[in-house]
Amino acid sequence: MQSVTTQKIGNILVIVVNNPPVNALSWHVRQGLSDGVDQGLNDPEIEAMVLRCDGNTFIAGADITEFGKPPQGPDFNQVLRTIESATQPVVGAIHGTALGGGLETALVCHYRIAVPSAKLGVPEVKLGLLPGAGGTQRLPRIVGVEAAATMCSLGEPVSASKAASMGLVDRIAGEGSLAEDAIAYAKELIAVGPRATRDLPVKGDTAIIEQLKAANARKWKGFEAPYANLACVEAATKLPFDEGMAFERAEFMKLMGGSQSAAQRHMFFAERQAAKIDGLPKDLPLRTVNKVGVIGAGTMGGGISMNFLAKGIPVTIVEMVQENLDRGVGVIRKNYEASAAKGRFTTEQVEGMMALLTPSLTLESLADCDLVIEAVYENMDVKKEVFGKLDAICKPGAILASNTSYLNVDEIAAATSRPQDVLGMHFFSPANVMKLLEVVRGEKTAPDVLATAMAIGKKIGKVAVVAGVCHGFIGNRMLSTRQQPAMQLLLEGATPEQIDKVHTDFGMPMGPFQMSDLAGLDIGWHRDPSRVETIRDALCAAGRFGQKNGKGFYDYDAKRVGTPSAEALAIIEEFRATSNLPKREISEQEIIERTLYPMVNEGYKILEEGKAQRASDIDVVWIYGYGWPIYRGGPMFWGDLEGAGKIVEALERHGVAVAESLKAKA
Ligand code: 3H9
Repeated sequence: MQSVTTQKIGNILVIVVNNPPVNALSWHVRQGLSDGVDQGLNDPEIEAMVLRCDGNTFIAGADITEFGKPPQGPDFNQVLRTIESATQPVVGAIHGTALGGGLETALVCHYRIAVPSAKLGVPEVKLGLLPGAGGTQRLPRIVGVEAAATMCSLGEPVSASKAASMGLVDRIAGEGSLAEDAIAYAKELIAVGPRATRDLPVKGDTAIIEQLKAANARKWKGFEAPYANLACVEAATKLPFDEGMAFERAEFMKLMGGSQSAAQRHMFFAERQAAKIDGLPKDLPLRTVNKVGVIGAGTMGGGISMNFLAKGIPVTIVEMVQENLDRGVGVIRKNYEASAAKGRFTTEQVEGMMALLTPSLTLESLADCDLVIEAVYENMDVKKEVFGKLDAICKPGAILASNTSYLNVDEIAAATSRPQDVLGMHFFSPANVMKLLEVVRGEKTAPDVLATAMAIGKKIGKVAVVAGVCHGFIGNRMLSTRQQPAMQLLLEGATPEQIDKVHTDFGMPMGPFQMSDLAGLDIGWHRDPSRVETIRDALCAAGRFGQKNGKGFYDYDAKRVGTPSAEALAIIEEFRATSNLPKREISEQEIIERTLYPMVNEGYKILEEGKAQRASDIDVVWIYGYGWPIYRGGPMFWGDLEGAGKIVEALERHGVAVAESLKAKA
């Protein structure tokens, strides 16, 4: 099948792209576009051209799978120049998404018509790139500097109606009649003639550029691409078109050759790959989930419920005590109302979601639920008791999930007579916000139960990853290999602040000690102040429990902003003195080697044991569950960049048992 075909309808040449799934600009599409336009240019009967796409969408961008490979087929910019300089008017007819190189193609069409449901944007920044085929130079000539700078640096698409109000779309077509409407429009335009975007003046004020930088300073910390996008838009205001294009090209090549874009492109595919379950057919029939039960109305249970309510799925939430139930339901309402105050929901939507919530004090009310998620206290005996009861209460075929973050899902499943229906669904706090969902596949979990949990994860907006049963699954298992040496480094003379700074400079939202303070230092503490065996014991014995009581490794103010604590440092020093370890200077490199390299090592062990399906799934876990900077591509991708040899050498030097598969790679 040809990916680009042409059709002569009277004096109009219609060029149709058909390159499933998203009509990406693969080399053969560029070739086909070039040939199609040449056909129109060379046919004296043709007075206008229409460019449209078959399938679900207009061109959704360059073919990302071609990046980094030797170039093939015609140069994209050359193809675009040919379209733009056509002597007959060319109309871009847009449905679905016109993204990246797709929008750049639409921008060289002389006029654009779109269906109301279409979306237009330049999301390259999300791949660590910029629109490198004239997007940064042509957009300011059509929508002005303000809108162009915003679209390029944030990468969010705009709706067809917004695009029309900005001048990006010239006409709105009927939802089902784009092909005919585009031809009719092209006929009208014969009398008007072509309009090359490159010849239009740049409109607007560059003040927006500094405003965007200031407003997004935190979000963009460490990222190169947003700034490169803005530099290119600014160049459009200062340089003639061809020089602006050369500037854009140079900036694009810099980003394309750098590690940030490689990492972000890796994550684009990693995220999509994570949804695939090895060994299961894609079309495996799923179980129906129309009603969900959540056990526990605490922070986790409430957050989990909110995901389903927001998608219109009714939830029955169960607590043991009325007061706790009321508090939990109250928190859900308060969270939704806070979002409504920020304009994310209307009051009617809040009431609609709350109406889908049924609070209950009995597990029996879960009898008709299709999926029950248990989010009670993290204790095996308690969980087993709950699952034993669910086994007696729930209807046959209901999926029984535990939100445990560490415990053995097989043991929990064994408390029921239907282990095939049991799995883990591990949400991350705050569960209504964090995108990661670890779906823990038990030894006996049925394939359709696993596939349904993955699909429901996608439905509620999560990135779901399959994990195997092991202590802490993928994420928390790797986390503990970071926390333990971080504590050891304190004994050798490092400070919490020094170690945390290495992690935040690396791009993590917080370091190991800031995270401990957030979680609470007294979690799992034996509660005997006279028994001081670790630094944590010493801090707890002194009443330093973390953010919750304003003091932990750091001191916190009323807004929970932490500052280094003289008292905590003295407690650490006092405990350290008992360890007989000489105090020494610890370098940044050593902190990386001892706290980050072990995570990579653990990732390899997880893969060796088959507890993750693929290395990129581990990267997805860390990026969406723990805020690993996406421009570093996750621990496994980053480990490859660092080099297995370097990591193995350092781990062995520090006495860490190295995974065989990592050694083999070195
Ligand atoms: C660019 O254009 C640079 C230019 O400036 C040129 C400079 C010189 N290429 O997301 P889905 C695959 S950069 C190759 O699940 P949806 C995807 O991997 C590009 N493959 O569907 C998946 O494959 P599989 C700028 C691509 O309906 C399948 O298509 N453009 C591409 O949920 C379905 O994808 C972008 O960044 C691609 N460009 O969402 C847009 N796009 O089935 C990126 C998708 O094997 N794409 N695939 O897993 C998207 O945002 C979404 O895919 C889209 C559809 C919204 C289009």
